[in-house]
Amino acid sequence: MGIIKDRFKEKADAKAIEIKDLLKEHGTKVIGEVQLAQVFQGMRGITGLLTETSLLDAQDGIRFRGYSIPELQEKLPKYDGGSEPLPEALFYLMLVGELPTEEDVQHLTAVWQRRSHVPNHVFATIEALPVSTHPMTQFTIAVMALQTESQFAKRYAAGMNKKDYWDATFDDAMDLIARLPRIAAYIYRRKYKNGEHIQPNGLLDWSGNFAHMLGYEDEGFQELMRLYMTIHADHEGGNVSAHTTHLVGSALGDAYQSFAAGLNGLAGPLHGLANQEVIKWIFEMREELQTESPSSEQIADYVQRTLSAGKVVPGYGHAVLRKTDPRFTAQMEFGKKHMPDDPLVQTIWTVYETVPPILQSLGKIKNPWPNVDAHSGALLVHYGMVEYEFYTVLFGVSRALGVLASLCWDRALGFPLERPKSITTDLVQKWLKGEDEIWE
Ligand code: HAX
Repeated sequence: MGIIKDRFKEKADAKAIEIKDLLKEHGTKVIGEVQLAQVFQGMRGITGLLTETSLLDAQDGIRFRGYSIPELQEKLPKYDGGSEPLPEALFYLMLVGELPTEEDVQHLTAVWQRRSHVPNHVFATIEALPVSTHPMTQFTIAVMALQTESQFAKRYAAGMNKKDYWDATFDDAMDLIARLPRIAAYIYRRKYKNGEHIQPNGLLDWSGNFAHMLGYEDEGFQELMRLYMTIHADHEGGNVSAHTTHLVGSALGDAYQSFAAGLNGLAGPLHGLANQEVIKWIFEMREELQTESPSSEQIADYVQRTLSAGKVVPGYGHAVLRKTDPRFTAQMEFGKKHMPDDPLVQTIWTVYETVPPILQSLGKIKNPWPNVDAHSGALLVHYGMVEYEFYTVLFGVSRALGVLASLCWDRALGFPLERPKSITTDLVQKWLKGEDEIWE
């Protein structure tokens, strides 16, 4: 553990000096302009955040510290006999900024195993909720119940020096990531498997052990979890879950508070909940059409009905991307390799052929292509995980890797409270008439 912490600190200190020099020389340089429409329409395209862990390109998709998903699949260490990257390795890359060795990854797996103990009161908190509670709500509440363990909160209360914020945040991030699979698996087994819980297997990697505790021993499912946990981990800083975690952390909320806030953002249907919405939509379509393998024409008709009902087609569109999401493509490749004849997976591919031209024809949708959520559910159903309300919890466990690595950077670089300026429509009207200045 000390080794990774020391490496991180060394990198962060160097970056802090780089940023100080950069701001001293170029701090007043203008990097963009803000149009009125952007103020009213979700701040789309405004550059105003710094996130070191990953960068999203509208055409090429996500790159983690410069590496695309296919590059990660090639370069990151894998589980013995497996072919998907280990998420431990991606976390190391996001945190330290360099590709890890096999040894680094084994070390991280061991550290997370050692830190994975979940106190009983967290399980008791989950048990206090009606079993019908949505798994994402149970998950967020459990993360908040775990906040009793925050090193940052304890040390802050004891008068921690601001120079040590990064150190306490680092410990909280490691503890939280280590414990999330146990909590998530507990919620799954409680809600869907009569509360028959499965003890962790200390010989497995982080994702393999998660799959085991969920009750899936199939090697294919474990490989899927490794891929899933890797590709969902981060999507630069402006998406709702990453931005919320960063924002709450900027008020010195600890890692538990910040991540729980981010999870609530992920639980929205336009963000992470879209993965459950996709499978729900397809199950409903199959039910209505009374077929397991709807044709392209049948799907086109169903899409039109979805749009006429004033609903979105889940899994399609993106606020930044303008091409097929490479995270979709990575899952499609997984499907072709492991389950090319699965009718549900084939339906996902027929939807992929059918939906983009329809969305394009509407003329208003900026990106008619599939995002990460369009594919994930079908792969999970293949291995028997049909309980789609749980899917966003899987996304949440993965998202912890990116947003908590970023939170470590936020505190190590001493980022201040985030507080952009807001205005009112009345003020805008006065400004347009030349009666008022719009800014303070
Ligand atoms: N189906 C129907 N209409 C869509 C659409 C879709 N998939 N995607 C966008 N639109 C509509 C918008 O609702 C908007 O309509 P109005 O002008 O009538 O309000 C119009 O097209 C323009 O939207 P946009 O500029 O192209 O897209 P936004 O940046 O505003 O929104 C969203 C991006 C992802 C929220 C949007 O594409 C959407 O709602 N998609 C479906 C839900 C989804 O898959 N979400 C997951 C996104 C990825 C993610 O975060 N995963 O976690």
